[in-house]
Amino acid sequence: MGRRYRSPAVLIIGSGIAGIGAAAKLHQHGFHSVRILEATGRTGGRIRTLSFAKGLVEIGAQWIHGPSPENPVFQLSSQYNLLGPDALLEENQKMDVGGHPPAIPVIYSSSGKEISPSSVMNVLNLYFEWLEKARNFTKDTCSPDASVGSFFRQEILRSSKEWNKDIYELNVALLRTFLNIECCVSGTHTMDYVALCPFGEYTMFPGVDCTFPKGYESLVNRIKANIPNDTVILNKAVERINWDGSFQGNDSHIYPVQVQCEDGDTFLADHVIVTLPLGFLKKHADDFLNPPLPPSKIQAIKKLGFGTMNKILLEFEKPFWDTNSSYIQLVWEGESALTDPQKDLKKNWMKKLSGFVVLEPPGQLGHVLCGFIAGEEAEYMESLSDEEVLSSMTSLLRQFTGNPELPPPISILRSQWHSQPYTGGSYSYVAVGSSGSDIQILAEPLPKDKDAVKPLQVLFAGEATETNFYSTTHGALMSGRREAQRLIDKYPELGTAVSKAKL
Ligand code: 6YU
Repeated sequence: MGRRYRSPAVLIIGSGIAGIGAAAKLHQHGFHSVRILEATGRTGGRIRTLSFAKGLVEIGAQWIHGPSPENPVFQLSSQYNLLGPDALLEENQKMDVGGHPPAIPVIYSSSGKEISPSSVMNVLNLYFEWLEKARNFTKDTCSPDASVGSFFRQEILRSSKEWNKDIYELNVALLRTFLNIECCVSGTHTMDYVALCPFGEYTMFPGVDCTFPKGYESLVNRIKANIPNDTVILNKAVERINWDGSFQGNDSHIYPVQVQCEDGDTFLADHVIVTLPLGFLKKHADDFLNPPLPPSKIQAIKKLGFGTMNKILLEFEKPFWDTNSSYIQLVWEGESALTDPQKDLKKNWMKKLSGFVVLEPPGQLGHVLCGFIAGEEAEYMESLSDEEVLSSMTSLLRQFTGNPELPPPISILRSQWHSQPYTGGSYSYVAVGSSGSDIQILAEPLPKDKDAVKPLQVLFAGEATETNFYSTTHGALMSGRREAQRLIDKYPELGTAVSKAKL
């Protein structure tokens, strides 16, 4: 008779793509006692598809960044047939766009005029050049307290010496818009918060970013279909992880970890994979674990950046934009990349809006624009009512199109990621004062290596734990699979049992 193996009890905290991805991999490798505890009433976390206008929209992740064969989100989505034909074209997968869409936008200025793309090309090319330069710094070539923002200011000051007065004003205003976009990309209030030396450690796969015709959540649901239905327990917010203990289960097995939930329920486990957003960890780092997290991990949590990027979706009866354009950019005359955005949030919050993506396809969705806004202004926007945001957007669009009669949007939907208690913002970045090593420290499992005689108890995944791919869905998926693999490696006998069972 063969030996029987007890499948280790694994608890995963959080049912975003990191948690679901970890569970699917564990299940595939013979771990049959896996549970996911999820605080909210839904799975997917920061992947969230909602009905709006005549179709589906995303209020969290929108694109597969770098959809090409090395990207695990692209691999899965193509394997599951979730993508449209364009995304599958080999030429699209090979195109290297450096994280920015290749399309030329329509540009409106705050005086109600359209700015011709030709008059922005020079400064746009300069901007991309500086962005490339910023990505080439390393810790050996720049000072640890340098920021991407300070680097840009230095480059602007140097180049602007050659600009005459008219060009100067337009260029610094355009550059303010480009920096507002960059704040959305990095999920930060200002690029002055983003560390320069590790900026290039963020790695981009090639490919023209693509979306999911049936919503990003179709991917989460498809991965979830690989795990048993009762794996995810919703509305089960975890309050504390008691580890390094001896907790006797009903099966008389002694477990080292006990997870305590806000509603008083407790769960025992051999291993816990924590996939909590960094925004949540920042608020609860001191008391979420008992014994507490090691000081190095608490420091890493405090130092790494986690900011807010929100979307404002507006539905219009008819498009007022050129329907061939896919992006509308807003340039505030009189604003400058060399000065800080004005502090009076009530009056100025909408000046941080970087522009609108035209959502497609209009035939299925209707006429929808998706605005992007980051930082304190995005957080302030969350405190306003839908009516107030809609009215501000109507005034803004009337001002920029120069049409005081422009009909207001017929409906609005916006994200409020900062106010979500179990997220606390949008995604992570490497802040000034931190580095890629902080991401690695955050990802280290407990107990630490020097205690390797003790089995692994608490493992850490989630987008903020991936050194080269933080802030993305593929980074999150990789992190969940990485920690699942860490456990799989500890139980080689389970794999053998699975392959024997398959014979
Ligand atoms: C991408 C994109 N994208 C827009 C917006 C947002 C994000 N991202 P989760 O949070 O999903 O799961 C954790 C779960 O834990 C969650 O369900 C909680 O409820 C639960 N939980 C919390 N506390 C708990 C407790 N106590 N007990 C139990 N459960 C608890 N990524 O690839 N393409 O287009 C966008 C975008 C508005 C908010 C995005 C995008 C980021 C991804 O959404 C995100 O990384 C993953 O979904 C996270 O998954 P997870 O499982 O880790 O956590 C140079 C340089 C620059 C670097 N940046 C460049 C990339 C820019 C990112 N792109 C942004 C653009 C958009 C539009």
